[in-house]
Amino acid sequence: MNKTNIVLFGPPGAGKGTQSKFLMDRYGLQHLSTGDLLRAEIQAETPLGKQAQELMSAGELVPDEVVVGMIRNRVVEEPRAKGFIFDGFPRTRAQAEALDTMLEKLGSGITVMLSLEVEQEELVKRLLGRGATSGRPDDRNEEVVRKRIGEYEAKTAPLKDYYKAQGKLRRIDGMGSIDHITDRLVAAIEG
Ligand code: B4P
Repeated sequence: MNKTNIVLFGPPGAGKGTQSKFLMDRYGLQHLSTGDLLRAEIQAETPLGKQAQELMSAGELVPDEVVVGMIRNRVVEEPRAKGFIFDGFPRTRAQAEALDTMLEKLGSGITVMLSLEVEQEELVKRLLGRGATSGRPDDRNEEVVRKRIGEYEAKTAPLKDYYKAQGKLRRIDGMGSIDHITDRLVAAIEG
């Protein structure tokens, strides 16, 4: 197994999408963001996009089988990739197990899970800040933003234990400047 597969983990607004851009350039990895894939489906007005739009605008998770199917298609399409950065995926235990199974079938696996740790009020500030400029509907409403953070705490944060049991969890301080956080991620990958 000589591929590098990174799970970039953290609550909404932790900087996963932001940091992925640096990591994909530095390590030549393919970036797979379930949030971006879902927003592309919404943009294309597909049936899947219509279903996802309702859930996303309410701050809820999209069903596991939908996101697992999207990720599986992308992973299978890129057999020669040096590896992947999984950004915003997995978000539930069922997704994590499905990811392990699909990578195992390809003779590969997760190398490391990097968990960005950020204080809750900072998350709310960052997301509402982006909502004011980017037009992402799920970033505009404070109630929806807090609902997403609640979903993370209830369904997604427990995955740290799943990866910890495999010896793959690395906690990264996600407070501070974007450059400093990139340095911490690089140190965790190369250290
Ligand atoms: P995502 O698209 O994954 O969005 P996100 O969690 O809000 O994080 P994102 O990566 O975009 O933001 P970042 O922290 O980089 O998910 C959206 C929705 O899609 C979910 O709510 C869910 O409904 C659905 N979904 C996605 N994946 C799913 C799955 N696997 N299962 C089920 N449902 C799924 O950045 C946020 C802001 O902070 C930016 O403005 C950025 O510029 C800023 N920022 C970043 N780092 C900073 C720093 N150090 N200092 C200051 N600001 C910073």
